[in-house]
Amino acid sequence: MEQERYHEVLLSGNTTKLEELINAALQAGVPPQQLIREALIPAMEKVGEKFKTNEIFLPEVMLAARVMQAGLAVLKPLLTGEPADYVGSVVIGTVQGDHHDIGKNLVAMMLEGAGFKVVDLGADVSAEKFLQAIRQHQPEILGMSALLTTTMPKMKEVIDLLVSARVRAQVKVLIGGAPVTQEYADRIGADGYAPDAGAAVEVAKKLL
Ligand code: B1M
Repeated sequence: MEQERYHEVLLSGNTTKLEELINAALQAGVPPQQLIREALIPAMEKVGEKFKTNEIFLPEVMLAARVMQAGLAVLKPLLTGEPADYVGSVVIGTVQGDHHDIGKNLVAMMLEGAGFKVVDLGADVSAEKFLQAIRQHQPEILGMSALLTTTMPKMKEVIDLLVSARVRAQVKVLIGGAPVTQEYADRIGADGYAPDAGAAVEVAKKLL
């Protein structure tokens, strides 16, 4: 996979170009999951590395994120279906104070593709909103994503609120995001942790 090419296109801000690259790869028979795993995610990770070393700045990262979302929108219909019988249901969101949603969207897409009903609350979701959604949708699994070390503690706040609202026992909590680890999941009392979207599906199935 031409990772460098994908990376350049993300930074160029040219959504049409990315859509063309993706469509060409699909026509050449590359499976959408492989395209995400071996081209889009590494291309975005490289954006993060350059941001960290001040080779690029926030406006460029924002532009790259917009192009990435457009690329994922092309792939979404190929990953998700409308199964008559859902294997389970998930309420998912990025925690309060955190606006990173690309990884969370990927996890939601892969879960849908695996037959889960997914209620996506978006990004910057407060603990109260998670609780309200659990009461409303009664999911088997609550998925939370955090990309900032400063927003990780919000995951614990949500779990604490579920305990005090007496709904913790009715839902399994799955967490993930770049700074999150299995050790952190154990520490805050989450039921599962997944390092990537593929693993999130596996862990979600195990939690049912
Ligand atoms: Co931000 N950002 N960002 N950013 N950004 C990071 C996370 C950072 C590591 C960059 C860096 O310094 N190298 C850094 C965090 C440092 C830290 O906390 N230790 C950072 C920072 C500092 C910031 C700001 C504070 C910058 C500023 O304003 N000065 C700011 C914060 C805004 C806020 O949220 N309040 C900010 C803003 C932004 C943008 C808005 C420009 C944009 C987000 C756009 C969007 O999401 N709509 C952005 C981006 C794009 C990034 C990087 C470059 C890429 C993130 C991404 O989409 N990766 C990121 C650097 C990096 O991660 N390397 C960075 C691709 C995505 C597919 O991977 O999200 O990891 P990821 O998801 C994976 C797994 O983590 C896992 O599966 C996914 C798919 O495999 N996963 C789960 C995720 N959620 C899961 C949930 C699960 C299970 C698995 O279960 C429920």
